[in-house]
Amino acid sequence: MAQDDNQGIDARTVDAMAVAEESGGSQYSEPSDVASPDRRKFLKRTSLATFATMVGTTIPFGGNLPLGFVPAAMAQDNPLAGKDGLTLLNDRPVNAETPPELLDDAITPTDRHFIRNNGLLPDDMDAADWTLTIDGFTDTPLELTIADLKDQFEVVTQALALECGGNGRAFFDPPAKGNQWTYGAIACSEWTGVRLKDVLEKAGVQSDAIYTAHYGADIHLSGDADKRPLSRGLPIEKALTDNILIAFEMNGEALHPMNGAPLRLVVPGWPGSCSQKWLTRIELRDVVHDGAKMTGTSYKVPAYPVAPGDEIPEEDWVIIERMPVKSLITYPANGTDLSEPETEVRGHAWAGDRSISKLEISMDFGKTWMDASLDDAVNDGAWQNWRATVSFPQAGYYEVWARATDSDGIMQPFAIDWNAKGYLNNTMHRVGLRVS
Ligand SMILES: Nc1nc2c(c(=O)[nH]1)N[C@H]1C(S)=C(S)[C@@H](COP(=O)(O)O)O[C@H]1N2
Ligand SMILES: [Mo]
Repeated sequence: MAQDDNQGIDARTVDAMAVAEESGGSQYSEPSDVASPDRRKFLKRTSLATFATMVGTTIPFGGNLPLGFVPAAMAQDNPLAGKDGLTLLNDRPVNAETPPELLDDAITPTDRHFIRNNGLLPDDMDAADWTLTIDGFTDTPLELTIADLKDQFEVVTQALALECGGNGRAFFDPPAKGNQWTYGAIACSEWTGVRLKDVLEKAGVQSDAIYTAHYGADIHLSGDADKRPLSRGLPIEKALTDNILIAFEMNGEALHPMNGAPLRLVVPGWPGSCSQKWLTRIELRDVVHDGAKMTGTSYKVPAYPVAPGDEIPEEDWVIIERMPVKSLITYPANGTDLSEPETEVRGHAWAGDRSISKLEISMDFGKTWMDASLDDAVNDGAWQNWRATVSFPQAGYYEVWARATDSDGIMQPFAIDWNAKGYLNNTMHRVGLRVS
């Protein structure tokens, strides 16, 4: 019966390409859209559960899927399989952002979580034999499977906001090199996992340990196995705070392959690059980590305001830690035609390790401001939702502006604090509306 077939299939590894190869291609002719050679290893170890995540729903008749077939919706190397409405900025490595109006949910659905890859997907993302090593300046190095993590530590679920340090780079003038993120390299999904702190404490943090170093299984763009696309870390005091997760579920399901399946770090409020995907190892070091994209000017900003063309000595570049206060209008969409003189306006606000104390909106280009109603975060590390009702005095073009103020009294600026790498643009979001 088809139903019986569906029962164990989720746990089964669909050894699709391997079977096609073993059978010499005679049993199943390989449809041309199944896979490029690059994807063979990936598909070899891809379970039906992963296919389900990538197509964005369960596959009721998945048990009937002939070996050697992958769902047509994710064939042809579609980098956005299992994603909904994302804008692809780059396909090697894959970088894709979410339009603000698709970020309206309080909890970002997996299919609308942005993607920021520095390299290529690992060959093998099988949860069953995944291991995480904790070593370096520890009393007892650990090697843990995902089952061990679930057995040995408290499992927690938290909504955590993750924003790329380069979000908003597209608005820098003169332009900054790199992915031209506009607004959508931010998300707040619900992550399930264990606390990094609990795992580090079990390994025993030695007094010499001052920094973590994170390693993932993704592949460098050059294909060189000795090179890492990205390997960043955290000061040990930060690593030992409560809301950093080693996560194996995203919104109650397996992680999406592009978002780090089957295991990743989620470090809310700090640059997304701290949240290592496809996590295989955390090393405790007695020096600031010097892995890929930790050195030079990567994820660093000048210690003081600079102008385009300024020479900044190397020692004046500082590693970005907490992200700044910021907000987003997720309803209505920019460019909406309103037939009523009144609308609800809503969105989210976040402030790194701080909270938001005030969210104000203006509909007269910043002359007057009104307070929006602002929710508390559902937990430490989540963004805060806000809403307001805005009335327009007559027909015409208006802009709604939003500005958040954090718990230290710092408000979002009008203009970008320019830096050569295009990081930390937290200028206020504007949405244009036509009222008829
Ligand atoms: N292994 C690995 N982890 C990584 C990256 C990467 O390229 N490789 N990119 C980082 C960056 S720069 C960001 S902003 C976040 C993005 O997470 P997401 O793709 O799930 O949105 O992942 C981080 N973790
Ligand atoms: Mo990032």
